[in-house]
Amino acid sequence: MTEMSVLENLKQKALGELETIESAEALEAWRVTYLGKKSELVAVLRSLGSLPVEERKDVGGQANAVREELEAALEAREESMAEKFTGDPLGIDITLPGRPWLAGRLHPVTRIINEITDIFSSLGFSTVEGPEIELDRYNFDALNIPKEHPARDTMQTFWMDDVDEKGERHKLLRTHTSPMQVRFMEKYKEPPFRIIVPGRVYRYEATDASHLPMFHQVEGLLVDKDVTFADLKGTLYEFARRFFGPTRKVRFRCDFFPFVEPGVEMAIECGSCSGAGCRVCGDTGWLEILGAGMVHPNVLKGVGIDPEIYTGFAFGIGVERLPMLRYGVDDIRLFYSNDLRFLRQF
Ligand code: 2NM
Repeated sequence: MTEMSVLENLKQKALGELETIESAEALEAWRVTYLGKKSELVAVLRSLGSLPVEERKDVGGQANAVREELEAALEAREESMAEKFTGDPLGIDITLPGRPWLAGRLHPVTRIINEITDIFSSLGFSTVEGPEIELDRYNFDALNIPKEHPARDTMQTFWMDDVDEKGERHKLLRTHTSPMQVRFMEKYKEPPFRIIVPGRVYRYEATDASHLPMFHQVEGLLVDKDVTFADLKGTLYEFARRFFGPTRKVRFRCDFFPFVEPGVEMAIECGSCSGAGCRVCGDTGWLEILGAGMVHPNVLKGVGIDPEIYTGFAFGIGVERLPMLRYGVDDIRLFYSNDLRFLRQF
């Protein structure tokens, strides 16, 4: 058989087989057989050198023509198969399900902070924020916690390394957001003030299921003429009703904070046992959710406000405890371990 008829037979056979191909795998096998490195066609092209010169040109020309024809036929078959499977000439399979669209969401702690500030905003409070690196003057002294006061030890503090000319440290990570309330009063001087300060606070404490060295607080402050303890109770009672619902009981008890006098803690009836006592409330039937009190005269005097003319109340809410109670989260660390399986639930 001449080289020419070998090529002609090869072409007929290849095109005939191509007609019957229905899968991508079979198509690839066909390509390897007829156009691959070890194909008969390539063998003919390689052998051109050993042919007599007069034959070389004709055979080479036909071999290349056959190759081009087979390549074109392969491409056409690929396209017609794609169209057949997808009904789309571009080969896009419109029957595939869509890719999920990953939407972001707010962190549960952020959502609770927003809920709290929304409630107080509707009661006339403005939200302000302040620095997380503070001076001991604002974090302690201005809040009626002088040096050597035992409250400085109970508020285990992260101190910055910076020292003044006497070698003393003054910069710290704020242990509460009240220093911003002091800054606000110092700056605006003339009451009335109604502000809410949310933010991160830091305590140098061992970590466990209910403690972290960083957590969030929302603190509130109201200063005006004739503000009384009844205003404190009424405001916080309204907050509790809006946040926890209208049927929860609320309890106030005496407590001590150096920056208020008198000081109280507010508790709500335990939602898990309706006050009967359970593990969530430590068998007391009550959950303590905030501290509050009438702003201490020393704090007002310190920022140049006359406590004989003005009085005020303030409160501090530990934020993380609220989503823990609402959603039954038993370990505070879950909020900050960046586990999307946890965070996606909110
Ligand atoms: C609390 C409890 C009671 C408080 C006091 C002040 C300020 F700046 F007005 F003196 N801000 N926040 C306060 C009072 C905070 O947290 C448990």
